[in-house]
Amino acid sequence: MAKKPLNIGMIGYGFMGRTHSNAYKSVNQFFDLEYEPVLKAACARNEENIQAFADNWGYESIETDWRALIARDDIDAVDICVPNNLHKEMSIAAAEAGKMILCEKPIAMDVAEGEEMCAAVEKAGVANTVWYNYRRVPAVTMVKNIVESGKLGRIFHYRANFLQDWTISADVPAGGAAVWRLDAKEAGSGVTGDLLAHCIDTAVWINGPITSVTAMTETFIKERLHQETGEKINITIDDACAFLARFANGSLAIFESTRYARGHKALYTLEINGENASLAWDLHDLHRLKYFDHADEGVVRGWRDIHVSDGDQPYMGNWWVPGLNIGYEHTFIHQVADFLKSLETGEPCGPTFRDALETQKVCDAILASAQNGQWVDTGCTEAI
Ligand code: SOE
Repeated sequence: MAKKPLNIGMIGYGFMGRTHSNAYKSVNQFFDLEYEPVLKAACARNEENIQAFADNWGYESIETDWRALIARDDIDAVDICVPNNLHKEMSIAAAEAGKMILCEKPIAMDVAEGEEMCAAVEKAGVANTVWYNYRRVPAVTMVKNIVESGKLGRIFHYRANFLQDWTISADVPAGGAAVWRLDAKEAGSGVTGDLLAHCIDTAVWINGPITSVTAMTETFIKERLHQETGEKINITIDDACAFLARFANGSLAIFESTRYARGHKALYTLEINGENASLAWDLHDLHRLKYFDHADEGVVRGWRDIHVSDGDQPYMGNWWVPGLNIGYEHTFIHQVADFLKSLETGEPCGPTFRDALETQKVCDAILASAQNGQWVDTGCTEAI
C-alpha cells in the first residue's frame, strides 16, 4: 500500500541534523509504518553549507531563512536542530503555522521558555517530540520494562553519569558551529542541559518524578576565544555538575557529569537498585544489560550479562538476527519510528514537549541549588 508522505523541513545541519536525516531515510526500510518521511527542505543561513548538506542527504530543496521554511505549505513537520537559544522562537512559530515539531534537547534555555513552548504546541494541537534518544537504546527500554514489571520491587537507589573530556584544553573556542555548547548565551547551561538532561529524562521515565535536588557545579576554564569573532569571552557554563536527588517514590539518586573526565568520550552509565534486583547499563557497551536477581539460587547467583539483541527484546525484531548488534544511530531511527506510529494511533510520542519540561524543571532546580547551596524542590509531580 502506498505510504502517506510526511514532508520534513530540517533546520540545522550539524551532528544532530545528520543523525535525524539518517533516521528519516532508514526508518521505512526496517519498520512497517503508514507514514514515510520525505526530505523536503533543509534550512540554514549559510547557503553553500546547507546546499552541500541537502545534496549529501537528498533534501529536495533548501531555504536560508527558517521563517520561510515554516511558511511553506509543503512542509508537514519541522525538525529543530539548532542551538538551544533558538528552540523557543522556532517552535512557537512552527506550532502557530500548524506544523508538527521534532525538537532537539534540551527543550529550552529554561522552564519559562519551555512553558511557552508547551502552551503553543498544545494550543495548536500539533504532534511534538523532543530528541532524548537514549531512551530508545533497546537495553535502556528494557530497563524501563523490567522496572515496570515490578521485578526489582521497592526501588532504593538510582545513579547515573555522563562523562566526556573534549573541553579540557583552554584552546577549544566557544560560540558558533559545534562549540555553541560552551557559550551560555546559546546553550543556556553546560553539562546540565547538554548531558545530565539525558540522564534525567531516562531516570524520570524509568523511576518517576524527581522531587528535590542539591547540586554543585564548576566552571574550570573561565575565558575562551569566540570561534567566530576571535574575541575573548567569559565562560559561565557549568563544565561539571554533580547532584543528589530524591524521587517521589522515596528512592535516592546521585548523578555526575563533566566534560573534564580525561579518557572518557561519551560514557553514559546508569544503575538502579531495588529490594529484589538491580540493573546496570553503559553506553560504551550498549547492547549489554547487567541484571542481578537475589531470587536466583545461591550457587549461581551473580550479575547476569544479557546481550539485548533477541527479536522479542525492544526494537530488535526490526533489525538483523539475534546476537547481531546495532548502534547509536539506531536510537534516532527508533524515535522516528515511534513518532510515525504515533501519527497512526493518535497517541503522543514521548518525550513530548510537556515531558521534556519536567526534565527542564529538574535542570533549573540543579542550577539554582548550585547557586544557593540549598536543596531545591523541582515542582515535578508528573510521570513521563
Ligand atoms: C555533546 O558532546 C553531545 O553531543 C550532546 O550534545 C549529545 O546530546 C550527547 O548525546 C552526546 O554529546
